[in-house]
Amino acid sequence: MFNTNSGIRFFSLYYGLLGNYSCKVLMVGGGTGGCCLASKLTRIIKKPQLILLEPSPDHFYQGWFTLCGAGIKRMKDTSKPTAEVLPKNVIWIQDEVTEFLPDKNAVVTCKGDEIEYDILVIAVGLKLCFDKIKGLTDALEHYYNVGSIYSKHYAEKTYHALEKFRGGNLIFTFPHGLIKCAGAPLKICLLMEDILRIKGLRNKANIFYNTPFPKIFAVKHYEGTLVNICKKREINVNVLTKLIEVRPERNEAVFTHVRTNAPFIQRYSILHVTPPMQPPDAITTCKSLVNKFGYVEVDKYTMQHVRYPNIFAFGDCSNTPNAKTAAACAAQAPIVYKNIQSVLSGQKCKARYNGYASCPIVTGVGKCVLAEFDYSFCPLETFPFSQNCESKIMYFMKKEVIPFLYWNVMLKGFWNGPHFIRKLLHLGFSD
Ligand code: UQ1
Repeated sequence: MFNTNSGIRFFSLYYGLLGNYSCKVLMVGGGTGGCCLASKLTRIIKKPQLILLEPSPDHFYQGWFTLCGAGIKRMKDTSKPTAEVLPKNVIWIQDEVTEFLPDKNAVVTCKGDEIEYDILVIAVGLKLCFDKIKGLTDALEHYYNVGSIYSKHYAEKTYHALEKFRGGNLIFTFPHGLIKCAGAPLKICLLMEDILRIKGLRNKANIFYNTPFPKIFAVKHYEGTLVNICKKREINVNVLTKLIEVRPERNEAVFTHVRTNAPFIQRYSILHVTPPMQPPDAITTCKSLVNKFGYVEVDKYTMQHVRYPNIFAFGDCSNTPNAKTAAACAAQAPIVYKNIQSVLSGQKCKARYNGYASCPIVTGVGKCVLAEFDYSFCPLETFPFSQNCESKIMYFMKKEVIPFLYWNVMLKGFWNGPHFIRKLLHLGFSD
């Protein structure tokens, strides 16, 4: 099944101007997952057999976007050039896939190259679909008081709107469907509420958190804490409420009730929107790769494709039912790395991912609840005490320690999540 004609591969690679390449492992996506796995793969696969496709000249640490939305960090400090963060021993082609041809073991790129592979790894993340909500793109582009921490273009706008705030409604929305970092919409709400308190403007604001789901957090262990925080701080949580339209010229947001479909309008002084998300079009249009929602269909334990044993996917674009965070990527990357080695040596995939994800839920300036859980949404906590309380130390970790780990350890392929720290702190009594 695999193309093993490496003579031709070398030839075509070095004569790449012909538009055809071929390699042992092709990685599509150089974000968190792609970069971290590429660093690991360079230990066993040498140039030119490892190719990575990534169109973006810059790599962003999205974990800081929430803090940019609250004016605590600056967007310019969240990125580094892709060339600097990718390992030196990978061939980086600055291009993106327009068509996956899994039956031919090949992809076609935007610039028209065709690249053949023995093994393909897909880690392309999710695209932000602002255009799925009527009026939203116009509002984000042209009105100061509508922002979104999910986008590098609109995150800081959220804070600039807060600086101009003198009174009225602040509305925070959550979309229908799967999103990355599902804690972030609540984090920005709690941060902005706290900043208004610090500025002495809290009594001028009505704050609404509108979500289409019946709860504000899926993991019971943390949900109670978060519900109590919202109650104590007088944040109005409207469950089963879905944003369908923004009318920026009138400062109106139109919602529907998820069960009854009844529409209602709320006026806002500031609107923070979390857009719907989906994998990029090249993925969703390749029907043999995806499930019915457009996510790459892999085994949730091995991350191996359910129909193509030489394809793996991980990170936000896969259909695995974990919370989509960088911490999940960190835990998945070593699994994919080991299972690629098994496939290369003709063996079955043995390494299994347990669904670990973590989400540092910033609950205010200097406060954070570090949520960590697995596939069953049971807590899988690093520290030997219950983490469902607000903590200053966890805030410092979120703001400074984890970003340091991200750039200096994780992207270099040496951070597989806090599993070993957990084992150590639990004296070996934890999985
Ligand atoms: C983590 O491992 C990770 O990946 C680098 C994150 O993403 C940026 C996180 O936010 C968190 C919380 C972890 C878990 C790390 C520890 C030390 C508990």
